[in-house]
Amino acid sequence: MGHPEACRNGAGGRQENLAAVNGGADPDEDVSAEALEAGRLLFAQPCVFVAGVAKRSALPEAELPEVAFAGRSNVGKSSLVNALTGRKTLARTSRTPGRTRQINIFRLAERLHLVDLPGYGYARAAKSEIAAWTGLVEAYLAGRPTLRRVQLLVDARHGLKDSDHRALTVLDKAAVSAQVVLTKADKVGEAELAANLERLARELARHVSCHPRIVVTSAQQGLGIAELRAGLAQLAAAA
Ligand SMILES: Nc1nc2c(ncn2[C@@H]2O[C@H](COP(=O)(O)OP(=O)(O)O)[C@@H](O)[C@H]2O)c(=O)[nH]1
Ligand SMILES: [Mg+2]
Repeated sequence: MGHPEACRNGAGGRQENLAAVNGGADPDEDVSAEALEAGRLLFAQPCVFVAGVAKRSALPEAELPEVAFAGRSNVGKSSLVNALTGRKTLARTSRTPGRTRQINIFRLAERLHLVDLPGYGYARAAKSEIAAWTGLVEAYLAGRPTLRRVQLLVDARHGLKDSDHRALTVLDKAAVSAQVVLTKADKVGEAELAANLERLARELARHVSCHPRIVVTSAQQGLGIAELRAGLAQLAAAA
């Protein structure tokens, strides 16, 4: 899993149908072989933990281009970042008690920071918890001139929940560019996925922060991982 070939072989015809979704800026354009190779090369490099930050004053200075990952708790964020990096680095670190409410920053090949934002939307989240997420994340978003994009992870089965709309509103206000990544695509059939994508595209039109293209992934099957790597490599510092 993880290499472009394995990704394509593993997903079979499904992968072809998703080419229009997972390609470049033009929805009808496939991701180029060069872009896929650049993504593969970048993510084959070492990825190391830089810092776990629980309060705004502790944020390290911004140096490298950054891409942040956000989403509801349990959406598959750790699994996706592990699939991207081909390592267990991030998930292992995040499992350390206390770390899940933090912003965890990783450095990939001295070219890109991968930033794991705390999950939100617990079933019975207290108002104070929502406020804490918003406070820390808003502070991060406002203070990161190097932040290139937030990848907002959404479960392919469920579409946008209220908490996702709230997160998107925070991103809209911060004028940060965002892109939705559907997770756990292996859990939906093709017809359901197509219907969910259509609904999502309509809902996202309300949010100015959002990239029109939605990336469909399955960390379990390796679907969309090579395409996502290619997109992230375009945001990284030059090699
Ligand atoms: N079927 C399937 N399950 C997944 C996938 N990605 C994550 N999961 C499962 O979803 C649950 C939450 O995943 P995790 O990565 O810990 O989510 P996080 O809380 O967002 O970091 C775990 O039980 C994972 O095994 C996927 O692509 N396919
Ligand atoms: Mg996690």
